[in-house]
Amino acid sequence: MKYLRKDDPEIAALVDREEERIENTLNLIAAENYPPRSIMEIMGSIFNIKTIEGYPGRRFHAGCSCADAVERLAVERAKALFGAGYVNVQPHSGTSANLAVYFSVLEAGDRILAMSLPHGGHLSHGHRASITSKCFDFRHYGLDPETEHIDYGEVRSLAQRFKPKMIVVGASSYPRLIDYREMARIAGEVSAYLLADMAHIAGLVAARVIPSPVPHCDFVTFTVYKTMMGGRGGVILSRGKYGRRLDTAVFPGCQGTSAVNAIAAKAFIFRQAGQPDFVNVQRSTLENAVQLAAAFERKNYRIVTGGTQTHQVIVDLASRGLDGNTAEQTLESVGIITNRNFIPRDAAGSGKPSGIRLGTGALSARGMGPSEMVRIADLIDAAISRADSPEALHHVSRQVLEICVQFPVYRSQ
Ligand code: DSN
Repeated sequence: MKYLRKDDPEIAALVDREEERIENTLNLIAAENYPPRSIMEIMGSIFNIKTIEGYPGRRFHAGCSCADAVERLAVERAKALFGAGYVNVQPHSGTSANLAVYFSVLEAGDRILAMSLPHGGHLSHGHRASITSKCFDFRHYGLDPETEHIDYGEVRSLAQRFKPKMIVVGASSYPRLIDYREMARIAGEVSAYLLADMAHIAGLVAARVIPSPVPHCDFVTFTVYKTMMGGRGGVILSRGKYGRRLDTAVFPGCQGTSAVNAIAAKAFIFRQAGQPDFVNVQRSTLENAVQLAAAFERKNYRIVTGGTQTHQVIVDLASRGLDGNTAEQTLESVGIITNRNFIPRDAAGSGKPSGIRLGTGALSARGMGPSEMVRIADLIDAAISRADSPEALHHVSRQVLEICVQFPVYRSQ
């Protein structure tokens, strides 16, 4: 950062502090990961400069030969990795990708059936605070109240009554595998398009350690910075027949110029995802999540859905007389980074999240394994159950630092 240190020492100091924070805290944010250093080099590369509109070979500005090559590479690599007929790598985010899919084949006001937010769905699946709910008529399905798994019978009966033009499956906080084949059957019965939002699980799918929605869905969207371990931004996969409509829906429909540096980073991670190192991290991410959930269960915490089959563990704190906000703050004070999360019991309208969502992607990228998961569960439990004891919290933060030093993120590279 030799230029930044000279030109804006204040920002440079914040970059340094953020690097310290990353190294010295345990990151259990399910929506984050540690991308390879090359991703940072690409994101900060000369590709920041180029303005592009349109698609390779049909741009609205001159000078796009390298940008065209980068975008073609990203598309070809994603097609090969996910077995998709069509790929769009331009969306700035998962929400942009979802919005473009909605507008590609639907008219404003059309009906969409999606999972509700407290049950695991995402804001862009028609939450009232999202513009998606103002553009389309959403209804929401939830989880079975007993098992907290998707109730496909309920989805079918809602679909038959509501007659949506699109069904959305996939979630921000649902740790179970989804039966895409059954969802496709339901969508087929009511002649609805099927969109899978695999933002959280894309890396696991790319590594083939969990099933892929691609063969069963008309559209699949995802972001590259969660389990996918890339830079920022979203991606759309689809069947070739929707390509023209999707192209137009992304640009000029929902976005103007797209970010060539982010597209180059997508191309990079799609290649990395075929390598053994990437697959090993994804395997370890899954195994670590199972171990983390089991460690909490042994301590009598209730795990939402009764366990996990992905990178997420969602812990119900209400059963221990705690709430998500307080736990998140207490944990941050000792260097454990998590996020409070609504869980199905909050659907009744308590207004406050009574869970925390934990993800094992970043810890696994650091090389941690099952024994660290058990230790981290102990530390989380010690912090939130003894939040009123400065000595107990101090003891936890010292151990957090110890683990962090043992498993550097970038420091040793
Ligand atoms: N969708 C948000 C989350 O799951 O935390 C951000 O990626």
